[in-house]
Amino acid sequence: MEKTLVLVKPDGVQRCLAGEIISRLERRGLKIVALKMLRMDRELAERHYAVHKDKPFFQDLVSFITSGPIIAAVLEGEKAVESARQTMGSTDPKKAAPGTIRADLGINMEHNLIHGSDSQENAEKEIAIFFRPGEILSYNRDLDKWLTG
Ligand code: IDP
Ligand code: MG
Repeated sequence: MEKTLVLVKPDGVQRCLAGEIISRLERRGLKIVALKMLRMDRELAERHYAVHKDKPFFQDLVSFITSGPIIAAVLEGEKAVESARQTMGSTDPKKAAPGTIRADLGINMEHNLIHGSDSQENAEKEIAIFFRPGEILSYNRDLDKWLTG
């Protein structure tokens, strides 16, 4: 089954929105298969955001993501990458569709509460940055039959 990496960024933790954010993804049908709280250091942040290393906002992004604790989760489900991205909303909260996490709760591009992998390939790479294989659980939920179509 497809997996994706989600991070509740430092603003989500500071604003006490971690539960709300994870809850919205869970209600969407995604299954939590790994979860941890951590504070990213610069090396981890630079690795995670390596694709953005030449962007003008890279240093601010690294400073922000390392500024406080975050919550990292691996979520599993059919089209998990796309489902999580859809539930998150687009990068700029002001342009995100109403009903998405970023539109409803986000402030601006820098403070947009959540990271979600953008492809299956990147999800695999990002999951490996945050979790060892043994930390990712495989289990069935009784309601799984209601969540597959
Ligand atoms: P995504 O988080 O929606 O996948 P990306 O383009 O991968 O968006 O960018 C990673 C993060 O970098 C965004 O979530 C946002 O916080 C920040 N970011 C992206 N573009 C800009 C920008 O133009 N100015 C400031 N920050 C940006
Ligand atoms: Mg991205």
